[in-house]
Amino acid sequence: MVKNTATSVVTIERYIIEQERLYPEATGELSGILYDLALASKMIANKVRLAGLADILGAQGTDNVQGEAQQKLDVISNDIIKKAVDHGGRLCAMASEEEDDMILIPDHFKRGKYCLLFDPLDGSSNIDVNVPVGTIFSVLKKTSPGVEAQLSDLLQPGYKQVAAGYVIYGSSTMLVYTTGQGVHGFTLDPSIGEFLLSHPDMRIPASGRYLSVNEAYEQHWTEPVRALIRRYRGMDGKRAAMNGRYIGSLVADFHRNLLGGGLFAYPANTKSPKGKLRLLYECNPLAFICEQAGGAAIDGTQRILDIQPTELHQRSPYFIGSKNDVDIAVEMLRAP
Ligand code: P6P
Repeated sequence: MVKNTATSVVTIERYIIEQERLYPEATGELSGILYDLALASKMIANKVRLAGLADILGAQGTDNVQGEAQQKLDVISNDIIKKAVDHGGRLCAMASEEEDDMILIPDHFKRGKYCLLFDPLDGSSNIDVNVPVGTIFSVLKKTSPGVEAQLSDLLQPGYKQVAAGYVIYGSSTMLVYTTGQGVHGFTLDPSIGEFLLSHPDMRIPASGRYLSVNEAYEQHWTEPVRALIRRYRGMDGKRAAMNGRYIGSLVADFHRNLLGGGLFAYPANTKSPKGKLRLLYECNPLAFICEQAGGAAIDGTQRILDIQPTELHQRSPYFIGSKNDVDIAVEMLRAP
């Protein structure tokens, strides 16, 4: 008998379509958005991999060796994502960390029923020193009447998300996403240019190994936050000490904690009284993923996904990761 030598590789395209088939009412629009984002991720990965050679490192406003106006990689990534998704007829609006206002779909393209919010290249300052960076995205369904999108379509609480994901451009390029049916990770095989299913049904351990926080801000935290971080460090004897791991790149810190268990914290501080991270396209998508993997995410007083946004680029304090460790934060940060 001839042995079947074909590998049972599952590409992201195959996985998305198989997931879609579980829902007879699905129109395929959301699948299309995910395909387009997977394509954009491959294009960004190429740019990130060659940034040092292509002389597109550094800050905007300087000229490269050819004397051309240099663009920051995150601006380039922003354009790649917009061009990958704006013509598919699935979106009615977008929002990007790189652009102040809501981004409407060009008039000559058909509009759809979804909104896409994204940080095209989070942590891009790390690129110059070869530290992993990431793309983060969130998908909402339009709620306002009529074809034209309204700002209210973007300012929805995180529990309304229909999909969320991130791409980490690290030692390998991985795309991790959820549509509310668990969390699934795909690793890019550059030899064939395909994202292959490598981490089906990802689950975050209930208690974490890693504590990810920038301790340089300790003097700027409130006393309850300082006590909480001491608890995670094992200093009050009520919890075993966690290992400190802080890369300073949100997607990389989150991804490691998702796999190994951990707690990432970016508390409010006197320098950033609302916290640093953006609610709509950083905190919400990772919180959706984390909850789908069995974890949790709060702002210190409430569930991240319950926050009603009021501004496109609003920031939030952030505590996200293993459920038991977020529960400690809930207990210790609860108003007296
Ligand atoms: P800090 C990167 O600039 C970023 O937005 C996130 O990726 C990261 O988690 C955070 O800022 C790091 O901030 O203040 O610790 O350097």
